[in-house]
Amino acid sequence: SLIGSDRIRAVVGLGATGLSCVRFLASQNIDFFVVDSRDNPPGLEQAKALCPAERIFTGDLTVLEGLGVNELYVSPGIPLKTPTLVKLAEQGVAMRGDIDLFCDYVNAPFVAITGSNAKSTVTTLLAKLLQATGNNAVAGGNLGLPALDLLSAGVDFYVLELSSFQLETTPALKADLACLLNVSEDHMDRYKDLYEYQRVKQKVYRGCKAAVCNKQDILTAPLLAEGVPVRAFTTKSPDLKEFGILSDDDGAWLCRGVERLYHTSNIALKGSHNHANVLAALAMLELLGQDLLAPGVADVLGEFGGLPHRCETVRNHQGVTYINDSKGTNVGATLAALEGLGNGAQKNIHLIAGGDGKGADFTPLAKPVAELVCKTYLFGKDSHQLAQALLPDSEVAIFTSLDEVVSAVQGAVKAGDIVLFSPACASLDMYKNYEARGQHFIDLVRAL
Ligand code: UMA
Ligand code: ADP
Repeated sequence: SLIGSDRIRAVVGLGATGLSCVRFLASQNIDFFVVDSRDNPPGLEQAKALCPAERIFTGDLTVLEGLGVNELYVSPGIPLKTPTLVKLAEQGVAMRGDIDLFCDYVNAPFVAITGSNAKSTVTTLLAKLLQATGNNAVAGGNLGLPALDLLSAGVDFYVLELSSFQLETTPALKADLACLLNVSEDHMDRYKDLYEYQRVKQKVYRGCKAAVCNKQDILTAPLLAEGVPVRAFTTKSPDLKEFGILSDDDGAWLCRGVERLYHTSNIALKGSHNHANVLAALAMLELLGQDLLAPGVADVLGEFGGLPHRCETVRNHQGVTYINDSKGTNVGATLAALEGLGNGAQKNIHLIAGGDGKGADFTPLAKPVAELVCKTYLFGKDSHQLAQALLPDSEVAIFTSLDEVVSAVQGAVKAGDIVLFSPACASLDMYKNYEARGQHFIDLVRAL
């Protein structure tokens, strides 16, 4: 029974993460309470099948204060600054998460990948590369499949995408390989400033056995004990042991030091930001002891063109290219898309943006938008804030729905233009998630 045992646990939240904790603890015959602030959380019915109904509490988190708990598994969507959690933490209750639990039970080497952008792309690519070099590699975490659901016998490598929220509840990750891809402002509704957010992102390196960082982003630089191998990647020419790009009469090559590995024309992922992503994955592949020139590696690099909703071409209609970048949920992602697609001489981008800005500062967009974008179409919760950041140097219009935006864009474009849907904001003000938002854009564009 729960009371009387020395560890009294509660799973907090019943979304994908909470449910994975419930399944896992039940499979280990460990007792626990379940609490969710919502009246009818998504995982309620499944939890009832695995946990006695009298241990499940919905509608309010404060019940936690009366349960005598000393160990919580807090879902990433619940801020640790929630008053009840702050109170319990002050009383010495451990604030853990699904990743911390995963670390207790993991039975094979695991890779932890975080960053403000490119996590999903790099996590997916690395898993594919490990599979192509003959390993049983599985990928999950913030990517979608909760980490605990990946645990099984016979796995050679776990490749985890981790969010800052997951890192907050993981005091000692001790990854076999850790990577911080980049740090730019995101989730400012949950962090005081960029530096609090960066400190959380840096937790990915805690106790790691090897690390990969971004030479062009000082905020990713790890502080590690001597002897821990570190590789850096850059889109410029690399120093010895670094991964980078060398250009000559023959075009641009992905390189390890002076060694040419792959010609960029043979890489399916396009754009300089994506070349950085491939270099990060190759650096990790090397630290995991794999052959970077194995035939399977070239095949994967030639085939993997990226995940849906990340700078994905939807259609070429009457000479206009429509690009869906609905996963562009922060300013850094939209900047990368503009830099990748923009052409200052033509200024032919029609940018569609807006949504829930999560407290972001939009002003870094002002200059590139003024230089590369002919008109910006805004919609969603924070459209006025975005407009303020872009005016007066850019032409801006505000709409109430994406339907209105797409019909206005259609009336304004000419052959040779690019329509870029890269919101720089989360979708949750108007959609279930970024996928639903991207699909709405795709449907509207296909109907043109
Ligand atoms: N919620 C409540 N009350 C509760 C518990 C949750 O209101 O008691 C709300 C949260 O405020 C949030 C929503 O429910 O709005 C979902 O929260 P959750 O913690 O239950 O989320 P999960 O369903 O477990 O999904 C999480 C990740 N979501 C978040 O971190 C918000 C998923 O990443 C991840 O795929 C999944 O775990 C498996 O690991 C999604 C995401 O948006 C893709 N991540 C953020 C991002 O990438 O920017 C961090
Ligand atoms: P995450 O999982 O970190 O959100 P994704 O791979 O899903 O990362 O990509 C999210 C967004 O970031 C997309 O809009 C994508 O085009 C953009 N992006 C991809 N690579 C980079 C990069 N190296 N730097 C900045 N933005 C990037």
